[in-house]
Amino acid sequence: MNAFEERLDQLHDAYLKLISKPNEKLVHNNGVYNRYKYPVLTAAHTPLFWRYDICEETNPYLMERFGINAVFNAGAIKWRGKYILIARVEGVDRKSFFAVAESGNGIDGFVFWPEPVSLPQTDEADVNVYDMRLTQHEDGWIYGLFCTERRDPSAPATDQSMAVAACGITRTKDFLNWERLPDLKTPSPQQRNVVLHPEFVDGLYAFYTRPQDGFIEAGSGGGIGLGFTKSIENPIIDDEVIIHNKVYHTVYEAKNGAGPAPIRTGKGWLHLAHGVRNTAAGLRYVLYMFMTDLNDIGKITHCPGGYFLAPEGDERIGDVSNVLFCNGWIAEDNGKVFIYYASSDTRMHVATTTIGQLIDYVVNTPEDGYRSESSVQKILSIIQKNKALVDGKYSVRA
Ligand code: M1P
Repeated sequence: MNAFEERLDQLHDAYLKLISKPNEKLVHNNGVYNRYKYPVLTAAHTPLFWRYDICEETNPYLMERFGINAVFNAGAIKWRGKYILIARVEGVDRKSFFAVAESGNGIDGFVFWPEPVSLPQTDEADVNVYDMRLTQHEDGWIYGLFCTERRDPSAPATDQSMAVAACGITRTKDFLNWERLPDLKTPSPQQRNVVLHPEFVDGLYAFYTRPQDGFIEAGSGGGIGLGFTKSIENPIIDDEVIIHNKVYHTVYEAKNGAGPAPIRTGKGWLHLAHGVRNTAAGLRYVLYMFMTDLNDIGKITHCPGGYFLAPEGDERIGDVSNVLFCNGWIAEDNGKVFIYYASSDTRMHVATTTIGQLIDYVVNTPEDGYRSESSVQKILSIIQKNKALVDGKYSVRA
């Protein structure tokens, strides 16, 4: 075996070891969910065939010919018994694209399908695409809504960073063949984090939106909006109503955005979203939850105060540090829920919980009181209740 073949074998062995590494559930004391020790997808999970030309003649050093920088912000769905993630894969050239990975148990063993998704284009070609939300709609299609980004046509030549973000729409039945529909039109100049509701509402398609003035800043826009359109083939929203706004001194002070498509439960629709605030160290993205009314999806019935999931340990570090982002979760018929979240725009993780735990969390966690004094009052009421129960069994320091 020559040096080239030896190196190829080593690369292959390391890849096989990575994709077959069992994950380990971590104990978490908050009782709401469990994290897992290892990320479920990273740049190193992408197939060697994507990155290396394995012909000794044309690639004698066996160099990476196409480097992958990160794998994150994946949409999720259970399909034909498999846990499917459609990840945002970002090359070292900063362009993202989509690729499907599957696992038999949802917590480890995720393997990418052999080829990334070849996304059909509209008349206006995408420059960068990312963050696909999958919705199994009651019309029979699986929709993928994503952000399509293009250079702002009004940008002066001296500014090569001004962009316009819009909601691209594609649909599939097998994740191999994708039909591209026109981009969503809304009253807002920019859109990101748009999500399709899984059911018709009065015969209309319902979209959760995130209007924003600029590419980065939500500006006078922001908040999670709700809008309706009659046709998905010509999707136009005339009115966007904000159902959950930015609020001063909360975890969604600077901006927020819908996560994956909501989950229907007996108590209401469960939503997972991200909230952003600014700090001296830059933006901090955390995940929070709320519930909407089954008969009025624009009405929030419960919203626990604070974050549900925030960056912890190694999750804090990455290309864009201090970020958790989620656009994919899977709820099974047995009540188990798999939350697929990305850390710091770099890698994908899973957390597991149940519908029962999420409902309890959303319904019984106190809402944000918007003032320090209100936080103290909430703690005092918990203490009072506990005191009445324990009758001296636990020490006051418990
Ligand atoms: O870098 C953090 C996130 O920033 C954007 O989210 P939002 O539109 O809410 O600011 C997105 O680009 C997202 O992909 C990214 O993870």
